[in-house]
Amino acid sequence: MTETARTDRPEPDVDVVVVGAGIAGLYLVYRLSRAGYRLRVFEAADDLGGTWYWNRYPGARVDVPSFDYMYSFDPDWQRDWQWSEKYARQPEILRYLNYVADKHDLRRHLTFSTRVRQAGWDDDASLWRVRTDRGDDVTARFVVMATGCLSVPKQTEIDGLERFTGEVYFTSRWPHDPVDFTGKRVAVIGTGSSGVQSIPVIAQEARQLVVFQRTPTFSIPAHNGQLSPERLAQFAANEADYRSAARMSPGGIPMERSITPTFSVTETEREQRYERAWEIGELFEAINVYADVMSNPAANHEFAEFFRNKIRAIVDDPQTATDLCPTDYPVATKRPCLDTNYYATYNLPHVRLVNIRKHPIRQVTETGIDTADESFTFDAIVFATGFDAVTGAITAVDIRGRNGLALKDKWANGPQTYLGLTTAGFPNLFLITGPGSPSVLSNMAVSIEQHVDWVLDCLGHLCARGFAVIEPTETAETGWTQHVNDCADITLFPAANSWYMGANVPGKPRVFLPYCAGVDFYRASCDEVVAHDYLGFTLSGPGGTECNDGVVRRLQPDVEMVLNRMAAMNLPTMESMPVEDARAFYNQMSAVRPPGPDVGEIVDGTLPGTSGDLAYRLYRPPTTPGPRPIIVYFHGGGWVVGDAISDDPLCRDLCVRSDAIVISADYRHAPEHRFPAAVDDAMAAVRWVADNAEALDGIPGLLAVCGWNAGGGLAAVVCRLARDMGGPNIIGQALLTPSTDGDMARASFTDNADGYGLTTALVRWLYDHYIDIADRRDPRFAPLQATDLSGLPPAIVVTAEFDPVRDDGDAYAIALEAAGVPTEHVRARGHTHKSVTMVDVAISGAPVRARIAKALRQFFAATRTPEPAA
Ligand code: NA7
Repeated sequence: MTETARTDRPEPDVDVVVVGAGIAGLYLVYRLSRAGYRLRVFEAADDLGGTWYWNRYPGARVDVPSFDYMYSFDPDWQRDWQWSEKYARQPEILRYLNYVADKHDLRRHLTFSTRVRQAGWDDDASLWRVRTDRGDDVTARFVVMATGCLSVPKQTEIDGLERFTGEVYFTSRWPHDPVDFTGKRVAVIGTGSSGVQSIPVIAQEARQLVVFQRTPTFSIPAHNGQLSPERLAQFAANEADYRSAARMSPGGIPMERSITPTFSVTETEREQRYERAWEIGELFEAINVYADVMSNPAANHEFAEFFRNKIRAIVDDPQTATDLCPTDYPVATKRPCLDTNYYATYNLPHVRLVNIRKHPIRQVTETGIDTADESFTFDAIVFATGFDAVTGAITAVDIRGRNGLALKDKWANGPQTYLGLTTAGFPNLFLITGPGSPSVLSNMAVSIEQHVDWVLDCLGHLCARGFAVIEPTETAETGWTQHVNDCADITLFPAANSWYMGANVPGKPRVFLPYCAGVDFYRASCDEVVAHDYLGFTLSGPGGTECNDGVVRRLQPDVEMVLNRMAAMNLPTMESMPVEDARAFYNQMSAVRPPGPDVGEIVDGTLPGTSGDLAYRLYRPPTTPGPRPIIVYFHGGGWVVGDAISDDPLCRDLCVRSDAIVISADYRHAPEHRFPAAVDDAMAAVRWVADNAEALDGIPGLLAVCGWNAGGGLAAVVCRLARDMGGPNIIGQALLTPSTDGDMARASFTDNADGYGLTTALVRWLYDHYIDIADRRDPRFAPLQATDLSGLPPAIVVTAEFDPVRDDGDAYAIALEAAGVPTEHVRARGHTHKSVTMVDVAISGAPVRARIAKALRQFFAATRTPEPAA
C-alpha cells in the first residue's frame, strides 16, 4: 500500500479486493488505481458491465435518463461520447461502460470469469483472505463488495421446468446471440420492469404471446426518443452545476422535493399535475408530484386511480384492463415502470394476459404451461421473475467476519448496516449501495459515486492517521438500522409485497431494504459521520484505537425535516419578544399547520371560570349521534401563550381517534394572571363539564382529562385536586409531554437545552412569567412534589426524547406507578416536546397519538363495564 501505515503484520497481497466490475467496480478501479492502491477486481462474468452485461433481453433500457445515469468524474466525455436517446438501450450503456474503461485504462485491473466464493477476516493478521472459484487465494487489507443490487436472479418457483422441450430464457441471463421469436408461441412470466420492457418487443415478433401476470404493475410511458438539442445545450453549458444539483437532490436527479400536500390544491390542478407527470415520462418526477404521495393513503389512492384510468382508457378489453390495474398496493411502493407501448400491446390480437392470481400456474409441461383451468402450448418461455435484490449478491459470497461470524447468519433476520456501507463484526469491509443506503430508490450512478468517494476518503483518512482497521460499532449500526426503519415506517412502502421488502423471495425476512429519505439526507448523514471524527466507527492500528461512538440520526426523520426547515427560517425566539408579540407569533405559527381530520361538529362556547367566562371549543366525533364520553383538554403554551383553539389539529385528532367529545377549555394566562389562576380555571372547567355532561351530550361519569405541555401539568394537578376535594370524578388522565416540576436541574434541561423547538431558555421565560420561584414546589404547579399520588385516575404519560421537560415527565410517570396508579409510560423515541402534536406534519407521531386515544378508550371502557368483584 503506497499510502497506508506500515505495521509489523504480514504484508497482504494487495490493498483492496473489489468484487464486481459493473458501474461501481469500474469507478472503484478508477479511484483506487489513481490513488496508488494495489488492487484485484474479480468479476464472475467474462466481461465488464454488471447489470448491463447480463440483462440483454429485448427492450432492456435504463429507466433513469441517460444523461443522469452516467459517471460525473469524466467531465470531457462529450468530446467523444453521445447518448442517442433519452433512455439508452442496454447495448449502448454497455458500450458506454467499455468506452470509460478503455479511456481510463481500467480493464487491466479486472479479472473476469472468476467468482469470489469466500472472504474471511483474519483477526491476527488484520487482513481479509479471499478465495475464488478459479483457485485464487488473495490476502487484502480491504474488501469492497461492488456486487450490485439486482444481480442474483430469483430461483424459479414453478414446477416442471426441466420437462419443457422448448426454449427457456431468463431476462436476467439473456443469450449473447440474437433470439428470434418470429413465428413462435411465446410465454412471458413476470410483469416487473423486465417484463414490461420486453413484452412489447417480443410481441412484435411472436406469432402468439401469453403473459402470465401475478401482480400488475404501475407503468408510465417513457416517451423515449432523441435527446432534444435544447436539453443537450442546457446540460452542456452547466454540467458541473447540474451534477452537483443531482448529488444534493432527493433521488440523484436534479429536482426540488415537492412540499405541496395533495389535497391543498384543487382537483383540477391535481389532474393537470398528474397528466403532466404522465407526459414527462420520468419516474422520479412522477413520484414527486405531491409531498405526501408516498405517505398519505388518500393521496396515493387518488394518484393510483389516475393510473388505473389511464390503463382503462388504453386497453380495449375491459377484463384485460381490470386485470392490468394494480389494486392491492399503493402506487410506487413496488418499483414503478417506464414503458413503450406496454398497455397497448394487449390490444394486439395475438397477445393475451393470464391473471395467475385467478388462474394459478400448476406446472410447466413438456409442451407448455398448465394453469388450473387451461393448457397452453409454447415454443419458448421467458422468465422475467426478478432478483434476490439488494442483499442477494452480498450474502451469495461466504463472508466471515470476526470470530468466524457468517454475514448470512448475522443478517438472518434482515440486514444490519451502518450507513449501508459497513457492518459491525466485519472490519475493513465496504458495501457499495448496500442495504440501508438509497441504492435502488435513487439514480444508481450518483449513489455509486458517492459511496466510492466516501470509501476512498475513508481509506485516505486511515492512512493519514496511521490506522489500519475500521469497523462500525453496534451502537452506531443499531441506530442506523432503526433510522432506516423509521424512514420507511412513515411511508407506505411497507404496505407492499415488494422486492424492496424482500417479499418476492420465499423465506427472505420482511424488512425494508433501501434507505428512503433521499440521496440528499443520506449524503448529509455520511458527511456528518466523517465530520464528527468518523462517528460510530472504531479506528485502530499501530497508532492506537479511537472511537467517537454515537448515533448519527436520532430524531424521527420527519421531525428532523421540520426542525431543519424551522432552523432555515431563522425565526426570532419567543423569549426575546414582549409577551403580546410572542402570543401573536405563536398564533401565526399555529395558523400555518395542516388542519387535522374532520370531526362531526365543532361548537365554540363559554363556561364560567373562577373569575369570569372562559372560552371553550367542543369537538364532537364524526360517528353516529348519541352521548359520548368527554375529554377535557388543556392546551399547551406554558401558561403564557395559546388558547382554547390553539391546539385545534391535535384536538380533532384526539376526538376522532378516541371517539369521544373533546372540550378544549381555556384558562387565564400569565403574566396578567399568575399562578394559581390557571389551576383555578382548569378546576372550574372540569367541574362545569362534569355538571353539564348530559346537556353537552356526554355520558355522565365518563370524564377524562388530557393536556399537552403546561396543559399536561394542569391535567395532572386537576386530577389530584378532584381526588382531594371529593370530585368531580375523573376516570383517566392523558399527559402529553407534561410540565410537572419546577426543578430545572434535571439532565434533560441541559441535554435538550437547544435545537429541538422548545428550549430551556424559553421554559425559564415561561416559568418566570407564570410563577414566583418561592412557589415552584407547590404541587398545584409541580404535581411531582405532591406527597401522595395514590388513588389518582389511571394515566398515560407521554414523554419525548428530545424535550427539556422530558425528565420531569419521566419522573412523574415513575412516581405515579410507585403510588400504585395504573400508568402507561410512553417514551416517544426521536420526538421533541412538540412533534407528537404535529398532526399531518410529523407522521411518526401518529402511533403515539393512537396509543393515547387507545388508553382513553380503555379508561372509558373500564368504567362502563367495571371489573367483576373477585
Ligand atoms: P421484478 O420487478 O422483481 O419483477 C418480477 C416479476 O415477476 C413480478 O411481476 C413478479 O410478480 C413476477 N414473479 C416473480 N416470481 C413469480 C412466480 N413464481 N410466478 C409468477 N410470477 C412471478 O424484476 P424485474 O427484473 O422485472 O425488474 C427488476 C428491476 O430491474 C426493476 O425494478 C428495475 O429497477 C430494473 P410479483 O410482483 O412478485 O407478484
